[in-house]
Amino acid sequence: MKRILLTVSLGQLGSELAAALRRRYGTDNVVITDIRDDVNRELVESGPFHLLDCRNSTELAELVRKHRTDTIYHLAALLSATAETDPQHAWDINMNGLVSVLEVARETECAVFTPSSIGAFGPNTPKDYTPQDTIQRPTSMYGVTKVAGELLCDYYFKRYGVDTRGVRYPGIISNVTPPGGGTTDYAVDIYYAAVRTHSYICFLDGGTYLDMIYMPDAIKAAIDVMEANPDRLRHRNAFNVSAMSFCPEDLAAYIRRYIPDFEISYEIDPVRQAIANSWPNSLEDYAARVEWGWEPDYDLDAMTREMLRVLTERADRGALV
Ligand code: AKB
Repeated sequence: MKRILLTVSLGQLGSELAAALRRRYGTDNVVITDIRDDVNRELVESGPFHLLDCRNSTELAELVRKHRTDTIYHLAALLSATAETDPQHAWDINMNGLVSVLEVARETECAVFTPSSIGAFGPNTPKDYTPQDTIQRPTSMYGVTKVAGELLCDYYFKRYGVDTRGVRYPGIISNVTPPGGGTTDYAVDIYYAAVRTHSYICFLDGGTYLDMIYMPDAIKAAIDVMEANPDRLRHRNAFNVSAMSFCPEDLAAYIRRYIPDFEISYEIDPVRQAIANSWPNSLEDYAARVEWGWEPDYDLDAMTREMLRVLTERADRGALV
């Protein structure tokens, strides 16, 4: 049985990954941490929780030893749009957090999962069906930290034998904890707005294609890549994973299948539009499929049906905040 420690467990991905890991490996075997404890009190109180700034390697190492952790899921990172507002701070959080985790993992022989992103690609990358191994020259600070993180994780594997693995996440769509500061966040916001007001003002242009994934598939990828047989892994940091590619116009059309009077309009945010324009339209994820059996369960229609069902039920109970 794995013994896991998770950094930033109260964010969009962390909150649902924490719950899934606890269901799979047992609550006491999954220690969750975050820099704050004033949100999602239910999760904080549901099992072992510690306040932790993961850049503090002394405290991190103490926790790893105390809980006899063998795997660290390291999620702490500023996302693309937030990172552009303070690039130096983004470098500090995204890189110094990762260095601290890798050093502790090296000392304590932990495996490490670190998410990379479609943000690790740039304007010179082939845009459609972006291959696993290709040009990575991102132009955002987020992307710079993601490429540096991928290389550093591979280095720790080759140089020190640390079992580092990761996936390049597309935009993650979910309905439990809202995302914050990402370029792909529109694809979450739009569902909440559709249920609340039947209309949405989108900050990306109508024809902007990006890869996306529904949360249950994002969680499945994080668990499956860490459970994969290491003998089959030719790649490690990080695997392309893809589930669907769409633009805001496409998404609006799918929402109209269920909310026929839904309307979308556009007020473009130049910063997020520039980031989105520099990212691929869609990823090719053959390596993940062959090396550890990746296959998504949700396409755009299945995800839209479920997002609208969950959010409508919540709205009917007066609980859509
Ligand atoms: C972002 O938009 O910054 C993230 C990502 C694609 O990594 N959701």
